[in-house]
Amino acid sequence: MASHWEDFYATHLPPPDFEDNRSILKEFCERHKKIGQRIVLITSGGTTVPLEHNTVRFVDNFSAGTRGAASAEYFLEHGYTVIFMHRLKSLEPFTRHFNGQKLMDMLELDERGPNTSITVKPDSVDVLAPVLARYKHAQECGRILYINFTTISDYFWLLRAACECLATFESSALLYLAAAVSDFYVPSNEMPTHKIQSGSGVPNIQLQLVPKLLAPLVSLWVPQAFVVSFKLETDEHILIPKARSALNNYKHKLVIGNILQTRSSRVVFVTPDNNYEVVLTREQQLNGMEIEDGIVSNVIISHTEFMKNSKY
Ligand code: 9Z3
Repeated sequence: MASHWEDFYATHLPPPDFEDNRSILKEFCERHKKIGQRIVLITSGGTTVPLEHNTVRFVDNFSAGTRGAASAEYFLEHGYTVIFMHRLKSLEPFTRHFNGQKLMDMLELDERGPNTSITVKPDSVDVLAPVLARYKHAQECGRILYINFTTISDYFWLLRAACECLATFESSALLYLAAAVSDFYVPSNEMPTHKIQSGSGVPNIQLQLVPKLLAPLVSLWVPQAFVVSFKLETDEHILIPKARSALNNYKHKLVIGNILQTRSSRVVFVTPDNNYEVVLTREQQLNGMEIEDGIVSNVIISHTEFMKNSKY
């Protein structure tokens, strides 16, 4: 049985920097509320499930945070204010383009003469400049807030705090829940304090079901917002039925389904009325296009329609 979401909060302490993050979220939302822009909360990346309080080991998942980080850039382009709530060390908007050694390979170092200089290689300027321009613009307008989490418990606390701040935006708020949140965890009161010892034999670790936060989120925390959840599967046959059952259970407006191996080229939108696919062809991929461009454009069309209907 999944524990109830309220029990989870009652038995798991907030992360140490929680109050700071809550104030930052509140201040950011109040400032943007005055400007009257649309706002999106994007969750991105995986969550860890610690096996010990003094955590040496944890259960993790595959998510790199590409979906969330890329989508954040497209939402900014469409004029949305963005709260980017992501797993620490997962991909972030803008810097994701220069991950690993890419940035180093774009630079030239000159140590001759009295002053050391670093320049961008001529053939890299066209690659770096547009991303840098978009990054600077977003920073100068203060239109993106970065908040990070690591564990499932951090995620729970921050998601609820963000929702409390977003509720006042009513239908202008969009929740885009792309993080790969663990379905299983070890409750705090069942976790050993110290590192599990191999000398004690094979560990018997009992995982419990994580309560589904979509239920209180949709019905209690942000009842007027446009909520988009993602559904990940590895078996094509169950993707649409599972996505539709999530929509029926939680009564939000849109579930975006994807299959692990094809997630960067195909997704299916499951709405109360129909299903439709957003696909990126091989040719489009080779031309540097990203599926998040199409996903975000379609989500915004639905959000706009939702806002119009909410006025009456
Ligand atoms: C997704 O399905 C995302 O699209 C991915 C993106 C995590 C697949 P990457 O970060 O991958 O770009 O590498 N997110 C939601 C996955 C999820 O756990 N959904 C829950 C479920 O399927 C419901 S909220 O049960």
